[in-house]
Amino acid sequence: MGRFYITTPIYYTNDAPHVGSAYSTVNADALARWHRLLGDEVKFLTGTDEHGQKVSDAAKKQGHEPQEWTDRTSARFREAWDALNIDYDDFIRTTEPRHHESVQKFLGAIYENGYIYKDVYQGLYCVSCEDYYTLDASVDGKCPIHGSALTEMQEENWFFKLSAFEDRLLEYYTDHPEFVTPETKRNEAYSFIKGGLRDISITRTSISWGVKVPWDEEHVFYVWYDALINYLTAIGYGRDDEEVAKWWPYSNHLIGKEIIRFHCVWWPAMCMAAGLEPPSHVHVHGWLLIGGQKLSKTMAAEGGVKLTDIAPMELINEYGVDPVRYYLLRETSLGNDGEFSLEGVTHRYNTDLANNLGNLVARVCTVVANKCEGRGPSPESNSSLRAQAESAIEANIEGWTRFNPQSALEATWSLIGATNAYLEAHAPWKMEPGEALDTVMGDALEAIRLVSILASPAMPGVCEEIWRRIGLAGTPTDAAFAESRVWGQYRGEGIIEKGAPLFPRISSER
Ligand code: ME8
Repeated sequence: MGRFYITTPIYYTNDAPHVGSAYSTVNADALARWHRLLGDEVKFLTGTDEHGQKVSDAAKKQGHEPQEWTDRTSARFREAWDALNIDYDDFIRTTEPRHHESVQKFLGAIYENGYIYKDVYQGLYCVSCEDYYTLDASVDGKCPIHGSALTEMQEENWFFKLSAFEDRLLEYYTDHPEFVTPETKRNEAYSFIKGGLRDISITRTSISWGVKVPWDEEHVFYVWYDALINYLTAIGYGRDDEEVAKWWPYSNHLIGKEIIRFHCVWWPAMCMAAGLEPPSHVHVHGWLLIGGQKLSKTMAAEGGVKLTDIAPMELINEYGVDPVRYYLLRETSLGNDGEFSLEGVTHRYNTDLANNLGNLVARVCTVVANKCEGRGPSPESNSSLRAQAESAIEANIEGWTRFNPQSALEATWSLIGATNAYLEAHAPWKMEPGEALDTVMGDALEAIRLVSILASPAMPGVCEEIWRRIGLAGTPTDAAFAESRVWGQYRGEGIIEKGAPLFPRISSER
């Protein structure tokens, strides 16, 4: 039994959640569920990033005080995550007193350690990124990500001596080759450090919506500088040293590729400056794109893609929660960019879910109901499906461990395919009741039992339903995986239920 602490980025509360934020959250949830299945002690953290200029501007635009606005928007994230069956252990809001306390203690420690000094900042700022740019890094004076105008800024600020950590960071990367995955993203972060690090401005006086700097209350911390610390707030930084020691060595941050620099350069340096080890692992995923364009709240607000068309709730109403989860996990390898389209969701639904999984369960339940008096027979210990199941199990372990739900699900669906092929080869619907039929059906039921366990991190609701329909008591995740993964355990405990189609086909001409 191990320990697994997984986090999503905390989402800005300038607007409602969308499919992009759902993508990170569903992936983190499935990874957390996999580790719970293994019997690991798991903590899964998500939440909302509520300070900074972007949120304060959005509130003003809507005629609200920032706190009131952020209370409402944060609640919309919780609603969306509930609807997506996200089983988080903690939902952090950066406006909570516990977070202010941890931020002030953490940055206070960096200040005490001599890595913070005062200077004048002069440069360019992108409100959408909540980030500073040099003229060189801009594209014709515009933001390289959003293409929007950058604001000239001149402020007396507190700075963090990031430059002092260049060598230590390079050494850390060399000593911990798996600190950042996938490797391409690790190389990107490494090259960035190798290219030389400049000190960064970490406070603002031009806005007041933020965490106050404890040694200079005219200033608030720059939003990124407070946000990153949420990962420590949630495990009790500054309040409960034992909790920090318990979880921090097992930390895994799942993030989108646009926030690599913050998580893979600044954050480990900040931890070092505060006298803490960096997080143990950062996994960077790509973007979901619509027609080649990134799908994000800030771009939608600036007149790009209309995200309200693809809010998680609308997708759930159209396809059901588990099919949406399945699509987000299965379609794109967690590390690459992927194209998002409704045609794509419909296609996956009709092929993988309706034709393959749904059809398998329906066929098996119908034959058992009609020819075996509704009681599932036991599997053969030397079934030809056994080797297929065992290799699917190994591939699942590899896939989930390596933050690759796509490859895990591919393996599970190849077991589904093999089981459908096994049924076609034996055509039990043409067989007379008797031992030969029982053998075929017992093997197919055992494969379905294993599929319900393997697919449960992706589709918890559907897998429980399949488990029940094949006459098993409890749920697929009641027993630890080390026990439940062993071939041959299917015992029809209850009456098998034919039931309505699990995934009624959706017309592709919607
Ligand atoms: O950056 N495809 O918050 P944010 C895939 N508050 N994932 C996407 C996506 C897309 N098109 N669009 C957004 C922030 N995401 C900061 C983070 S963490 C200490 C602070 C996901 O609301 C992806 O995970 O802009 C990305 O990193 C995150 O949403 C950005 O969310």
